[in-house]
Amino acid sequence: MQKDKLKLTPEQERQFEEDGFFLVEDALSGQEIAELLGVIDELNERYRRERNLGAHEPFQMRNVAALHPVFKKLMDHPGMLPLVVDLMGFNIQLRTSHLDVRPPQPAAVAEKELGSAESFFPWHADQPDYGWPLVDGVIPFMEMKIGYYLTDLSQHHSGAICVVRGSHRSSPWIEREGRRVVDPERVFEVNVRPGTALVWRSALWHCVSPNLSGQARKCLYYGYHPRWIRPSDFEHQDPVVLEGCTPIQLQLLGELGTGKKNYSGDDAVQPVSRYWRPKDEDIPLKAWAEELKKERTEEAKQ
Ligand SMILES: O=C(O)CCC(=O)C(=O)O
Repeated sequence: MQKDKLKLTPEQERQFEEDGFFLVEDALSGQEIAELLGVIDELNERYRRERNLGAHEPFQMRNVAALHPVFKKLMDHPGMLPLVVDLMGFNIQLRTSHLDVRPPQPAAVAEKELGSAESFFPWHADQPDYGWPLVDGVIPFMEMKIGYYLTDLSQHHSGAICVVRGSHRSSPWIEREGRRVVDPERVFEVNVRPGTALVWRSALWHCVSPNLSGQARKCLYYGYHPRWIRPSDFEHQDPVVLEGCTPIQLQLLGELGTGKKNYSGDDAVQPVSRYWRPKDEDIPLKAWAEELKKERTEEAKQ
């Protein structure tokens, strides 16, 4: 742990800067995995039936943090939130939270070049329509994601995400003859055991490897960004979702930590967004981080 950090190690910081990602093994316990899989399996079964999804078709849902308490509590997971705050600061909220079930695919999908335009999952970096603003041709640090993997992805071609090491530092797309080109040496297939988390910059180029494993891949992604950017899964969450949330959960769900609705302040003559200029009570993660830092400093002294 570094002196000015809550949890992030120097090696994790280096990897996040240089490679754009690092792995946290055993981020989730067996019990957490079982609980999450129970809910995901139920949703997957229900929506597959309702939407008539084919056996090989993936099933995805967005804004899952608002959908069920097991997904809500993952957004401020005590083991992972300190890393998010170390990397992005405390003035943050969720941009998106999504689940993904990817059934086994026919072997023929592996015949296409990984991530090519013809493949089932082309290389991309996450960004809004019309793109992020660029600085010297590079996407600035606007967002990070945590991927939680709930099934075994330790084998090649088990449907794991693939990332291009360091691609967040190059231009958004290198194109040659109309094709997106990646250096195969820099491709990292995230072959991990259940319970592993991938902490990554979503500006990294990424795609998904074919799933020839015989079992469905199940995972969750939580994207965090500064509060002054608009989220993609919601404008404001449904009041029912906000009931019983802690102030920190309110903040992460895009609300003010107080639970009040004075988003533009209290002065009608000089309105000012509390996303632009928050008061401390709007962003309880600030006090939380200060408290945690104090505790860690005390622990280090002993
Ligand atoms: O399904 C995956 O592993 C990749 C997800 C993805 O493309 C994303 O989170 O932007």
